[in-house]
Parts: sequence; structure tokens; C-alpha cells
Amino acid sequence: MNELFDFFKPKKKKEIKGLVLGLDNAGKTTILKAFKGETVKNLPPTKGFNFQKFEYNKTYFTLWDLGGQKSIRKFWEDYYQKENDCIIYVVDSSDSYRLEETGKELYNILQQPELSGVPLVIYANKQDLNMALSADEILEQLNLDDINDRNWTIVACSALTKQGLSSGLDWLIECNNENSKK
Ligand code: G3D
Repeated sequence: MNELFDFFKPKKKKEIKGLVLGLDNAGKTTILKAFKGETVKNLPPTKGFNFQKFEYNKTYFTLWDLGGQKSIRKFWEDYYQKENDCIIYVVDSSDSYRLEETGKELYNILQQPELSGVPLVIYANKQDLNMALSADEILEQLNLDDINDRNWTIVACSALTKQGLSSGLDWLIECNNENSKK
């Protein structure tokens, strides 16, 4: 009887909360704006932190966009303590000069106890640019195969053309479904 009652109850929409991290200029804000269907050209640089809420495929996403400038990266830790279902890490694939720095920052984040086991999507952004490294090249150069303490994936994307963006969200929804079955 209870099951029958459950069947007629309106289904609560799923919610995924998380953090969008990466070095400054990686494209975090542009990606979030693109998720929301907002204009992605000529954005002012993110000063401090802001959060974005949007609905995608019957799921509410609440994502904190944390500014990537070196001077404010130390404040990221305050946000690690929030309840996080995902980490979205954005890499500027065209910036091979800062690839090592972004790799260090990523591994530093993964070591935070509060974020232990939190699923990770790495967006290899700016694939529309000729000099962009491919997702495979980034995977290899950052030794991403060493990440074995959580579910993770790397997705090639361009926030400008929107190519690849939805694959990351689809993966997170799938991952969240799997986790809620456990
Ligand atoms: P951030 O929030 O990580 O600091 P932004 O980065 O979203 O502010 O983006 C930094 C710059 O990269 C912006 O250029 C933005 O237009 C550009 N950008 C973001 N994503 C892409 C992409 O996929 N392809 C290309 N070609 N550029 C991208 P400006 O010129 O405004 O500084």
C-alpha cells in the first residue's frame, strides 16, 4: 500500500551541489554562464565567489564558482566544508605554460579530507583553440590515471561553442544516481 502511495507522490527533483575550481582564466565563469544559457562573451573577471543555480535534465545544480586568483585560493578551503556532491575542475587546455601549476592545484584539492571521495569532472576547456592540448594529452601529462580514490572523468569541451559541456553534467547525474543506490 505504501509503495502505491509512493508511486502517486510527486517525485522530488534531484539536486547536485558542488564546487567549480581551477586557475584564473581557465573558463569557470564562462562554463557556468553557458550552463545557464547566458551570454558568454565579454564577462568581467570573477572577483571573489559566486554561486549559480540551474536546472538540467530534471536535476537542480547549485555550483559555487570560486575565483582562481592566487591571492584568494586560500579561501577555497572554507567552501570545502559545505556539503559537496561534485567537484568540477576546469583546465585551460591552451595554457601549457601553466599546466604544471593547475596539476598541483588539482592534487592539492584532492588531498583535502572534506572532499574525500567526492566525484570529479575535469573539463579540458578551450578545445576550439588550435594550440589546445587534447583531453588525452592532459590526462597523460597530469598523470590523472593515478587518481584512484573517487569516480572521475575528463571531458574535452569549449565553453564558447558549448561543445562537450553537457557530457560532464550527464556523467555527474549518472554518478549521483549510482551513489544514491548504495
Ligand atoms: P575564470 O572564471 O576561470 O577566471 P573566465 O575564466 O570564464 O572569466 O574566462 C577567461 C577567458 O577565457 C575569457 O576571455 C573567456 O572568454 C575565455 N574563454 C573561456 N572559455 C573559453 C573557451 O572555451 N574557448 C575560448 N577560446 N575562450 C574561452 P576574455 O578575453 O574575456 O578574458
